[in-house]
Amino acid sequence: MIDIKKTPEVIEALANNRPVVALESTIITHGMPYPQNLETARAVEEEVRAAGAVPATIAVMDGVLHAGLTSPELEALAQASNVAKLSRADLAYCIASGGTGATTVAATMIGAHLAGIEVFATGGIGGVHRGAELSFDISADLQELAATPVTVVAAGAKAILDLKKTYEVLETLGVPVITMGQDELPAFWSRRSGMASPLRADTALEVARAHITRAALGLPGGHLVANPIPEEAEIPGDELAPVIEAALADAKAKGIAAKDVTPFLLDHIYHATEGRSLTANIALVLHNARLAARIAAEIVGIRANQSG
Ligand code: PSU
Ligand code: MN
Repeated sequence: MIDIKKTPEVIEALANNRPVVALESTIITHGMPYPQNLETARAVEEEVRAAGAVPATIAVMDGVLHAGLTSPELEALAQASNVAKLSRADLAYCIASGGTGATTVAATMIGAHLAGIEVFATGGIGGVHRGAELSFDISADLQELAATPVTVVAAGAKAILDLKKTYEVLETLGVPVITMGQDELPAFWSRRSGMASPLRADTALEVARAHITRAALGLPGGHLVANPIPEEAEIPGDELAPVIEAALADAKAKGIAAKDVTPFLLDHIYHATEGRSLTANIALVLHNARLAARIAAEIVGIRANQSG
């Protein structure tokens, strides 16, 4: 088995069946500018702690897979400029070559599962890009949700994507998509997408029950919990649509491809909205961290009752 470096608080929590929430690191290195990325990473960890769980940010540092980063490690990652973006395909190579990399949703799920963590909070998952029928650009996040038993709390798939195709693929892959508190799927920066959610839950306990039942059925893979951005933080979809269109056109004109697409689009939208997209992104990540901590606590509670 691979050696995983855990922080003392993560070791203590896992040993004592206390709730732990995994957090991704690509959002820090490729999703937000410095210093807001570091401030957000710290605030998200605090949000998880305030909700009674222990945060475990996943990353590869100098060839070592980490579950939980110390404050200096977090700071180094947030300031580094040449950090690799690691998905399932890159993880082993990065570790084997002694590299440093930030984990996407897919790689964070793998790291969390190896560390024994079942719940993970992020901003938005990757998915099927617009024009994927020509580019074939579909995030490895989707297949990971079908393969690795970690429940991922996000504000849905990112609105820069083709959301219809993204949710079609998730259905094909057998990934349960549960929206919190409403019947409509959210669209990352917006609460509404115009699409009905396959499933709905109104409490963290319902999600925890689904998570445990899926495992009990012997089905591999996790859940996508779509948690709508808080109302006061949202940017309405019709306001964002032209901004996203312009970002996509710019990416096309500049020949941006593969792993660079998502960071490029997020950065373009950040400038085009004068930072409003980032403010919304931070708000939704904090909101997701809180819910993930509650789900992790409910899972621990159910397991304690089952074994007691
Ligand atoms: N959510 C955000 N910002 C991000 C990402 C998600 O709010 O930067 C990252 C995640 O790590 C996700 C990745 O897994 O973008 C998707 O990239 P790709 O489309 O290349 O698979
Ligand atoms: Mn891609």
